[in-house]
Amino acid sequence: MLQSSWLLPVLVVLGMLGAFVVVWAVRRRLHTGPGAAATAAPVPRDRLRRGLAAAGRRLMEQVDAALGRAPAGLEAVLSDLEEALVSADVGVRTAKVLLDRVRQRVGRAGGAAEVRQALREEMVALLDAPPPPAPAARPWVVLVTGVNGVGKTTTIGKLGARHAEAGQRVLFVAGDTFRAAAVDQLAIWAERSGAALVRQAPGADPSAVVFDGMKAAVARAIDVVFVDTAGRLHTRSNLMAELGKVRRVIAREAPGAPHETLLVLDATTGQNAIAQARSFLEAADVTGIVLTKLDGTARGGIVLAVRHELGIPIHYVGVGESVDDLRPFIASEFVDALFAVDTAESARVA
Ligand SMILES: Nc1nc2c(ncn2[C@@H]2O[C@H](COP(=O)(O)OP(=O)(O)O)[C@@H](O)[C@H]2O)c(=O)[nH]1
Ligand SMILES: [Mg+2]
Repeated sequence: MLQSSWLLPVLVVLGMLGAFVVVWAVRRRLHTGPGAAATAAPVPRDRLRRGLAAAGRRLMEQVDAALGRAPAGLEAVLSDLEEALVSADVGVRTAKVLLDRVRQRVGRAGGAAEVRQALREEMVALLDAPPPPAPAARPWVVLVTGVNGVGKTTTIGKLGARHAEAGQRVLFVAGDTFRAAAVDQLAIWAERSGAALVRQAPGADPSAVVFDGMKAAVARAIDVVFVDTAGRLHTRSNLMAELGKVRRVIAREAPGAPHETLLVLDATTGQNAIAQARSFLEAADVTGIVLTKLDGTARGGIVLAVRHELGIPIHYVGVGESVDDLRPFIASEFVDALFAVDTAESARVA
C-alpha cells in the first residue's frame, strides 16, 4: 500500500520527462535536419549554374544544332562545332585545338553522343590547372590587378569575406587612390566582411598606402592581406611602373610577398580581355586569373580562350554582384554547369 502510493507520482514524473525529451529531440531535428539545410543560403553550385545559364544555353544550343547534323559526317559536324565555339567566344585558335583533340579521340566512326562526350572531356582537360596555393606564410599577401571596372574591388570583398568566415584575420589595403569612390567602396566591403582596412586620402601615393598596409599587417598579426590597385593611369607603361613599385614595397616588408598576384578580367569584354591580360602578364608576375561577370554574358566560351591563350590558371569565377557569387574555379564543375544547362529551363531563368 505504502509502495503503490509513491509509485504513481514517480511514474507520472518519469512520463513527463520522457515526453519532454521526445519533444526536445523532434524540435532539435527540425533545426538541424535536412529541412534546415533546404532553407539556408542557396547551394553555391546552383549559383554557378544559374550564373552560367545564358552562356550555357547559347553554347549548348549551338553544339546540339551542330551535332544534329551527325548523318552529314564527322567533318561537317566538327566544322559546325567550330563555328559554334567561335561564336561563343572560344576563339579560333582554341576552338581548333579543342576540335583536333576531339577528332583524334572519336575517330571516323564517332556519333553525336561520342562527340559531345569527347568535347566535354577535352574542355575539362584544357581548363584544368592546380588550385591557388593554400596560405603558407603570415601575412599572406594577395595583390589584385586589372583595368578599371573589371571587378577588382568586388572580388576582394568576396574573397575577404570567405577568409574572414573561415576565422582568419583579413586586411584590405586601398591601393586604388585615384578615385575617392573606390576607397569608399572597399571600406563598405571591409565593414561587411569584418576585414580591417588601411586607407589614405584620395590622390595619395599608392606605394605609401601599401607601405602602411604592410606595416599594419605585421603589427596586427593579419593572416591574409588583399591589396587593391588602380587600373587606370595615363599610359600603360605608367600603370606597369606603378605596379612594379607596389610589388617592391610589399616584398621589402614581407620577403617572398606578394604570394599571389591575381589578374581580374571581365568576361563580357570577350576577346578584348585577352589583349588586356597580355599587358599585365608582361609586367606583373600573375599567378592566377579571376574571370568576372560570367553571369552577364551569353558567350561563356571566353573561359576556354583565356585559359588556353594565356596559359595562366583561372582561380575564381564571378557570377554576380553579391558576396556568394564568387566560385573557386574547378574545371569539371564548370564544364558540368555549362553542359547541365537544360535549354528550356535556362530560357526561363534568363
Ligand atoms: N554581374 C556581375 N557584376 C559584377 C561582378 N563582379 C563585379 N561586378 C560589378 O562590376 C562593377 C565594377 O566592379 P568593381 O569591383 O568596382 O571594379 P574595379 O574597378 O575593378 O574595382 C560593379 O558594379 C560590380 O558590382 C560579377 O561577377 N557579376
Ligand atoms: Mg576598384
